[in-house]
Amino acid sequence: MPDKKIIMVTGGTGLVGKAIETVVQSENRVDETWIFVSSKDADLCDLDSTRRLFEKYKPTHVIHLAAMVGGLFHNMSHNLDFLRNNLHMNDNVLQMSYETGVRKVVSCLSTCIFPDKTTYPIDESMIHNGPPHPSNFGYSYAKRMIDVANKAYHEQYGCLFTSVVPCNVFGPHDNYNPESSHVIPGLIRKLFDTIDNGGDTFLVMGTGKPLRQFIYSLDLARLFVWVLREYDEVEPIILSVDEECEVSIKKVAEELVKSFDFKGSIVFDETKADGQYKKTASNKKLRCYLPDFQFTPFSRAIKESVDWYRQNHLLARN
Ligand code: NAP
Ligand code: GFB
Repeated sequence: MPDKKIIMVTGGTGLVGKAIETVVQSENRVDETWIFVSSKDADLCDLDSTRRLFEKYKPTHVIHLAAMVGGLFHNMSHNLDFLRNNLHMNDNVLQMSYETGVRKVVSCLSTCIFPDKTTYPIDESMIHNGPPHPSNFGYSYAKRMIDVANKAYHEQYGCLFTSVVPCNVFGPHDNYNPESSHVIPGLIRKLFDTIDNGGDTFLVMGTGKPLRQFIYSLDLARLFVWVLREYDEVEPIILSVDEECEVSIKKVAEELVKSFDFKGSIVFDETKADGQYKKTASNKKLRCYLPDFQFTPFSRAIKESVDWYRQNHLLARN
């Protein structure tokens, strides 16, 4: 019988946390107890609150998702908050994991933290090769310090602290708040409201030209659970769809129009920022481990996300 694991998921009520909960609920493994925590259980920016959380649940493993997270525009206007809040949370969670003898921690970076001036595709070896895009330098440096800390805890204490690097994520239980959301939930809410108000113009910010790789939250969740159980390198691993699955923001808007069966027109507000033009990441390392992993087709994932919001918009994080 394998050792019993107590797996605590910080940020457990968010987009990625809820997807992991959905995945593990369907497995119901007797050797794993999963605990999903949020800021209501502990403010991870506060060390004493974090210590009390670890003393209460005594996790053997931690998936560390909790973060101040937001889209391009929220990052652009709050770089200091993104820097400080995430530095505090990350330091507190890793230090408490070390002090309480957690066997493995899997933290979460992002493909948006890579150098702005770079060659493509980006891979795991390039994280620290130059400054990030100016729009989200606060978040980026805080996230990069997770990788630095992981290596330091491993070198000094032998800790197995590692991290994953997802591309842009979307799916059910996202954050739909127009000020802080990412593009897909932001546009889902916008198009839903436009239709609800009988409008015939779907306003999309920027030129629509930037390119993104999007991973469906439920696919990312399955990969996260695999990383927790099977991936034992301290080095980060990119969890992204294939490079050829990269789409433009315009394509995203068109897919949403299809899913909502919207008959009006798409208008691009070019006075608004585009952010990074591209951040194409290679998933070659992941493919070496899981050559046959199947990602949900983008249009199906968009449809499921739109349907979830239509059914749950009154409860969704708006
Ligand atoms: P999310 O939906 O915004 O959820 C954030 C989670 O963190 C929530 O459960 C929130 O709890 C918790 N949290 C925030 N501040 C906290 C605090 N001070 N103390 C304790 N908990 C706190 O985020 P997400 O999109 O699921 O992101 C999860 C992880 O994936 C993050 O590390 C993010 O950087 C990374 N990531 C996300 C994307 C993306 O496109 N979404 C892409 C790449 C990487 P409350 O609900 O109680 O506030
Ligand atoms: O998801 P998003 O906000 O963040 O996407 P990034 C921004 C792109 O979508 C820009 C366009 O080209 C925007 O002009 N866009 C169009 C919109 N309409 C909207 C809208 O209604 N809301 C939003 N948010 N964008 C983030 C990083 O970059 O990637 C974060 O800043 C985070 O740190 C995230 O890591 C994953 O992909 O540009």
